[in-house]
Amino acid sequence: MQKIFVNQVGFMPKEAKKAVLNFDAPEFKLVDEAGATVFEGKTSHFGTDDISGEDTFVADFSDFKGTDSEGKLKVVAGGATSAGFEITESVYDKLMHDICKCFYYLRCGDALDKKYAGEYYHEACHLSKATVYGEEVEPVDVSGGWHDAGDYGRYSTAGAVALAHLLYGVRFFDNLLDVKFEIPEEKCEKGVLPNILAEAKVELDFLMKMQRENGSVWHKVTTFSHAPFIMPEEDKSELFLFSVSSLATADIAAVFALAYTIYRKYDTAYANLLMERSIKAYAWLEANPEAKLFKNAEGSNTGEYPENEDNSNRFWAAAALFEATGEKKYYDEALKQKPLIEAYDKSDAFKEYTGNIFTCLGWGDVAGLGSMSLILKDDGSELCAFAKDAFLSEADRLCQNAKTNGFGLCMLKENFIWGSNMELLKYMMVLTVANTLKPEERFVNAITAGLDYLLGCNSVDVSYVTGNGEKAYKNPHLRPTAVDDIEEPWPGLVSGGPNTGLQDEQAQTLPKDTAPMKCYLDHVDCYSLNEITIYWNSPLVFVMAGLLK
Ligand code: G3I
Ligand code: 9MR
Ligand code: ZN
Repeated sequence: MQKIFVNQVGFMPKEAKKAVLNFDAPEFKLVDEAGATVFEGKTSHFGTDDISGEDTFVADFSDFKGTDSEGKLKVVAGGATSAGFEITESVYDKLMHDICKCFYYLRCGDALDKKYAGEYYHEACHLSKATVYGEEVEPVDVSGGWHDAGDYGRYSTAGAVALAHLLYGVRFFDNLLDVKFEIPEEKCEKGVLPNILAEAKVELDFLMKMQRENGSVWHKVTTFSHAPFIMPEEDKSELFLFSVSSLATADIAAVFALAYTIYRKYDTAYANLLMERSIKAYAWLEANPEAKLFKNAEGSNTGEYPENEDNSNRFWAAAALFEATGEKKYYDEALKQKPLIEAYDKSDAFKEYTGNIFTCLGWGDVAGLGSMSLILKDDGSELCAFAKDAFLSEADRLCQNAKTNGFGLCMLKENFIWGSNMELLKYMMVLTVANTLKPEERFVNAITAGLDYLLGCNSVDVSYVTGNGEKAYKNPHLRPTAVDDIEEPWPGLVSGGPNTGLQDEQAQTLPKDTAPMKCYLDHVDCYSLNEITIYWNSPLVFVMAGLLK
């Protein structure tokens, strides 16, 4: 079928702008809502790539900066018409609002108030104390934080990484502090916390509860098995704290140190508490040099977030503590982890990430987050220079990738795994950081092309952010939205996206030879293609903050 794929939200006037056609048409035009032609251009033939399965033609209208008339524009070529979109300075305001607000909707423990949640309000959930699995000790109150995803688990490493994307966002781009998204007010020493910091504090407070007296951190708190599709307040099964891991302990040491550098401007006592907890976690790591990895308890099927080693986590913790305290001890500790990470990168065990391991910003490999602390430190030291180089050389690789398909997408076919939209968003974060180090048009264009892809310029012709775009997906694998009897899911949720692994039953109805970019279904049962999580939203917040700066 002849189709024109385009970013269904739209473009800022200064941005590169394009649509992608899957059929041959030499010319295209832009029409406004009244049907008037406002721009005409010629397409260029890209050809067939190995990710989209389409023979693509690109309609570039970067030269068009918008019209005075309000309303949506469309691309018309041959007999086909694209979805509508806008070209205005404020085109991404709603998107930014919605992607930040999602963290509020995912709050656990708290009831969602009608005043802030509207029709998506619900009662307080998961308030019972959690049993410490396999130990004869008193149950522990670990209420609060955010639900991880479509399930109701709360996982320390995932939470720390989502927080990190938001908090590094604040460090790199302070415009994030101005985003307003209607949540209950949080008072602090200096008055009231900016919304993004008030929301992040919800997860920080929860992670503090996940830390044991001895400084170590429980890997996760979940029911023994995934809950059925019920509202969160109906999920009354026993909560378990599964064992501590050095992964969670290091990630928490890192994110608390990072948070300290931000919250100290608002609330001294809170910031000092974060630093105290960070140092305590790090001291536990020092006393426990052997990696303590994580495996699910026999028979338990909730998220595992497994990792093969903890060097990247220890590197991140040391780098973040060095950045926050300036203490040479932590610099030396980070330096000590570097060769271990390099050795792991070269070993057979490492297959997780295509790209420079020192730029990886995921839930498992977190060395890139350590690099970001070093980039912020920028003290001319060997490690800081190394981190900058890593980001710049990775950004260069990504720009090369972007030349291999008509969408200008910096992804290769092997990147279409579970949560491929996060693979893309991690890359967009790297490009965003690279662009602050050394502004280059090709970096910005690769970021813009990634955003276009997420918002509809892809061969599925779907926007992967709920409520944003005429053809936005509507059926996330997300328990509350699946059972709340409300037609539309709440807006601003980033879908996991195409996954050639097709790791759920419904996904397996797709033909085996489906092109990577098309391995997607907007189906509620597709947890391997269409779930949401906090750490798929958070990198988009970082990227949008950079783009809107
Ligand atoms: O490392 C391999 C790589 O070698 C291989 O080439 C590639 C393609 O198959 O897969 C890579 O591993 C993937 C791994 O993530 C690392 O990215 C696995 O296939 C993939 O199954 C695994 O997916 C994770 C999934 O849990 C299952 O474990 C997702 O990243 C992770 O986001 C997701 O997280 C879940 C939580 O467990 C529970 N809560 C919801 C959340 C989102 O779905
Ligand atoms: O809903 C669960 C989702 O959040 C997880 O990402 C996914 C993988 O752990 O598992 C989902 O739960 C499924 C379970 O694993 C198997 N039975 C069907 C469940 C979803 O309906
Ligand atoms: Zn809950």
